[in-house]
Amino acid sequence: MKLTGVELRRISMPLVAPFRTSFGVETTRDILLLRAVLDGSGLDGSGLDGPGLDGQSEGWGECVAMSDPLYSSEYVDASVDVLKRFMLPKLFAASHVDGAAVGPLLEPFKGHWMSKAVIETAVLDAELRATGRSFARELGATRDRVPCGVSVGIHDSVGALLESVEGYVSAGYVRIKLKIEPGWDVEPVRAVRERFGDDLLIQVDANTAYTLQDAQHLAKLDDFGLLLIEQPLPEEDVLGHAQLAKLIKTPVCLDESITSARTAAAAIALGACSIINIKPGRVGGYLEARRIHDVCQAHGIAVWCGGMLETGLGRAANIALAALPGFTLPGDTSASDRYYKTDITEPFVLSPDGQLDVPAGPGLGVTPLPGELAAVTTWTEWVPA
Ligand code: NPQ
Ligand code: MG
Repeated sequence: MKLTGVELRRISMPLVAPFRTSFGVETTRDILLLRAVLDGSGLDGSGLDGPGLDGQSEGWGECVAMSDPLYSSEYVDASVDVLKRFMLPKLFAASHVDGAAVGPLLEPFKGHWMSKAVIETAVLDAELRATGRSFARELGATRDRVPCGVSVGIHDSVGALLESVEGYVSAGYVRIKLKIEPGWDVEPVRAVRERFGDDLLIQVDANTAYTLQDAQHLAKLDDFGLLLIEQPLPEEDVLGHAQLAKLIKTPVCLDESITSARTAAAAIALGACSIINIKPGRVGGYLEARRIHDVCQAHGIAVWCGGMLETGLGRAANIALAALPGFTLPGDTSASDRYYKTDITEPFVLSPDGQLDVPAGPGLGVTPLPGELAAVTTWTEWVPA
């Protein structure tokens, strides 16, 4: 099986409301999609053609990079460049490419996890579609629906925040994540806890906005029975998280700091986190995401699936991952309408009890709707082998 060409496509998706975090405000999501075309002879890798394994197969991936390098060092223009200049030529030159081969082939290139993830996902989707297997089955999912949480941005006032949270709780979300930053932390958390009571699952995410000097301040969150505090300190400050974990009662969860199963194992050994947010894009793809799940399970570390404001394409794969047995906390795997009025796939709709169905069809189980896709496309380029 060979990679015979790739379509790169940029889309512009307006958000239903501005989403503010400690690193900035987003009103429109600028997203890179990738469609991989494979020559399907011998798609099972055995060299023997089986039924339905001939001909071309295509698969989709969604890159989670933002336009600007504010969440991590990655950004969309860099992803287009590294894919075209280095990654795609390497894969085009390989005599055999399938989902499992992409990671090892791209291993010489440092970093660029989001770019590695998008091409691996598209190749895996093509392979699984051709052989009738779903992402959920391939990854080892053990559930057919998953409970969902929602990430709530920084608001202009506590009143406006309470109104937003009320809407999400009524929609059925089983867990609320509040984005925090210095000046927007203890008071909004107190207000949400007081208004919705002790039974609501609440966690917070700082996206690296604090330093270890803020430990005594962050300890004020101890009173509110939070599930966790996510990435309070800079990406590189794993040791700082280990020190902070000793100074506060709220469990520390890492997001930005975890870029591989190896960094996850090191953070766990150091005592830097008792929970990990797994985002496939941040760690180079779904296969590495599963390895992190396995490392965490072996160490008794709870994991949950993060989100990067994905369209239905990325959302489908995230929901499949979130159905693995070690994902014991609700993820940021919200419904399509949390972010978008119109999705580019059939929308993911939350059940009244806050669950989403795990896609069961071949590959991702969803494909872009041609009309919706065309309506949001701002640029395309065909890259031939
Ligand atoms: C997080 N996501 O867990 C991220 C951060 C994040 C759902 O909170 C555009 C693209 C805007 C990606 C804002 C959630 C974003 C983004 C926040 C990712 O840290
Ligand atoms: Mg986060």
